[in-house]
Amino acid sequence: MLSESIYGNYETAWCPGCGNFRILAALKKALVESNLTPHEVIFVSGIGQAAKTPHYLNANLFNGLHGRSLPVATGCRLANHQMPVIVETGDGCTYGEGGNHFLAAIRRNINITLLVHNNQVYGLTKGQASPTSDEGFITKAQPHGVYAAAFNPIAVAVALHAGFVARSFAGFEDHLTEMIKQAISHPGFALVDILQPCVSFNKVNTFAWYKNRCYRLPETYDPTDWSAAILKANEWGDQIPLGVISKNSRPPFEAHFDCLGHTPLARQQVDKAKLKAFITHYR
Ligand SMILES: Cc1ncc(C[n+]2csc(CCOP(=O)(O)OP(=O)(O)O)c2C)c(N)n1
Ligand code: SF4
Repeated sequence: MLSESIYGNYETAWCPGCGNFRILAALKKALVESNLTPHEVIFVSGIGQAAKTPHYLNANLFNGLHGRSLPVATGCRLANHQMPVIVETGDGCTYGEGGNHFLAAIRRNINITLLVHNNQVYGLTKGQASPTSDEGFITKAQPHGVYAAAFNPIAVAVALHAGFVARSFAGFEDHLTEMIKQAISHPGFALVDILQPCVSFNKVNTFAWYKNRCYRLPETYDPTDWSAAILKANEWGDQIPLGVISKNSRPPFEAHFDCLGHTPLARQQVDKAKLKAFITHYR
C-alpha cells in the first residue's frame, strides 16, 4: 500500500499561505491514488514558484529553462512512452514564455499531464502582470493597470480540440486531487488549469475571491459536447466553472509511430552499424 510519505516531505521556499502548498498536497494524493511510485513517473518544469514544485518531491525530475518544459516533456514521452510525464508550471512559464509550445503540444496531442499553477501574476520575479492577469490589474510594473485582454487558456485549449481540459482551485483539495488523477489517466494531452492564490503579489485574486466565484460543473454537464465546452470555457468573472470542461479521444501523438508501439525507445537496443550508416548518409 503506497503512502504520500514516499514522495518525501521537504522544506520549501514558498511564502506561508501560498496556494502552492495545497497543490503539492493534492498532487501527492493523486500520485498515490493513481498507484504510481516515484521511479515510475517523471516531472518536468521550467522556472518560477510553480516550477519548484517537483523540487519538493522525491521523484524523477528535469528542471529546464523558463517556458521550455513542454518540448523536454515531449522528448521524455517519446523516449519512454510507458512512463507518465507530468509538467509543473506557472501561467507565465507556459502561457507566456512557452506559449507556442503550449499550442504545439495540444495540436500534437502529446500524452502528458500539464498542471498550470495559475496565480494570474509573475510570482518569482515579484509581481509583474502575467498573460492571465485580468485587464486593469495594477502592479508595480503596470501602475496604470494592464491594458491587454487576459489570455483564456481553457478557451484556447478547447478551441484546439485538446484531449482533456479541466480547471480546479487550490482551495478545493479533493476536487483538485480528482482532476489531477483524471488528467494522469487520460490517454493524450491533459491540461489542468489550477487557480492558485499568490498571497504576496496578487491581492485581488485571493482565496476568498476564487472561493466566492468558483462553482462545480453539474453531473449533467457533458464534456464531450464541444460546442457546450466552448461556451463554458468563456465563463469568467462572477461565475468560474470547475471540473472537466472538455474531453475527446483523439489518438495521441505516439500512436502514429510504429517504432513506439512496443518497447520504449529508451529500452531498445541500438543497431550501431545502421546508426553509423544513417549518420554517414546525412554528413
Ligand atoms: C527567458 C526568460 N525570461 C524571463 C525570465 C525571468 N523569470 C523567471 S520566473 C518568471 C516569471 C514566473 O512566473 P510564472 O511562470 O507565472 O510562475 P510563478 O512564479 O508565478 O509560479 C520570469 C519572468 C527567465 N528566467 N527566463
Ligand atoms: S510569491 Fe506568490 S507564488 Fe511565490 S511563493 Fe509567494 S505567494 Fe507563492
